[in-house]
Amino acid sequence: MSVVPRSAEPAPMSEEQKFLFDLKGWVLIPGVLEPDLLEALRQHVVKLRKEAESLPAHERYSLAGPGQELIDHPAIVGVLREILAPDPDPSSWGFRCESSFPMIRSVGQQGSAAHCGPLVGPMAYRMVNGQIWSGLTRVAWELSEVKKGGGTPILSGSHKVAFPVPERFREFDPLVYEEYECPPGSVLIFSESCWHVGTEWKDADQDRLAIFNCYCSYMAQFHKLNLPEEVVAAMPPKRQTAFRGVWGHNFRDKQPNTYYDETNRAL
Ligand SMILES: O=C(O)CCC(=O)C(=O)O
Repeated sequence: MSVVPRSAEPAPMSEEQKFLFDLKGWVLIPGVLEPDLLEALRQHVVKLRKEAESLPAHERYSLAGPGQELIDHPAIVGVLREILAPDPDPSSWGFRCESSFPMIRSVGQQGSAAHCGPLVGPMAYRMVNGQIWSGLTRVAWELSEVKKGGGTPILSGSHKVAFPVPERFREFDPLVYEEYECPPGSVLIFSESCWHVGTEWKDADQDRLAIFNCYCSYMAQFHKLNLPEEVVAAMPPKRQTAFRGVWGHNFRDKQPNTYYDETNRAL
C-alpha cells in the first residue's frame, strides 16, 4: 500500500502488473488515494446517491467535483497507457473515459449479476506481440475497506477463455471467482471481457462506497457518454481529451485526434 499523490508523475505499468493482467485479466493497486481526496470522494458519492439536489446541476456526476481527479489519476495512467493506448502527443491522453457511476452498497444488498463484456470484436481482450489490448477496461475505485467476498470478484482468466464458460460458473462461485480485499482508496482495474459479479455486501459496519469508471481508446467506443459539456468544461485541457470524439486521423485537414473542443466531443 502506498499513496500516490495526485500531482505525482505516473509510473509505467510494471512487468509484474503486465504479467498479472494478462494472466488474470485484472490488477488491484491498494491504498493509492490521498486521505483528503478519499474523504472528498466518499462525501461526493453519498451526496450523489442521497441528496443530489444539494449539488449544482453540473456537479451531479461521478466524473464531476472531486470525481474528476480519478479520470487521469497518476495511479492508473501508467496502466491505461499500456493496456489501451499511449498518449498520442504530450497534450492528449490515448485513453477515453466513457461512462461512470457512483455506488453505495449496504449490508444485504447484491450488485450486478455475473456478466462479461465482449469476447470478439474491437473491445475484446487481446495479447499480441507482447502488447496487451484491453479494449474495454473497467476502473473501480474502492472508497471503503473491502473484505474477502465483498467487492466485485472476477473469474480470473475468463477474458481469454478457449471454451464457453459453463452455466454453473455464470454466477458467483467462490471456488472459481477470485475475491480480493483492500483498504479504502484502492483501485481495481479489469478487462470487461472477464466474467465478474457484484456479490452481496456482508459488512454491517460500513457501506461499500465506490466509483466505477469505464475506458476505451480514442479510436473505439462502447458506452454512449451522455455527459453534459459543462462537466467537461470544468476540467483542465489534457483531462478534457479523455472525452473527445472517436476517430484516428482526419486526412482532409491533416489533423491527428489529439484535442477536445466543441467540434470534437464524444457522443
Ligand atoms: O456490482 C458490482 O460490484 C459490479 C458492477 C459492474 O461490474 C457492472 O455494473 O458492470
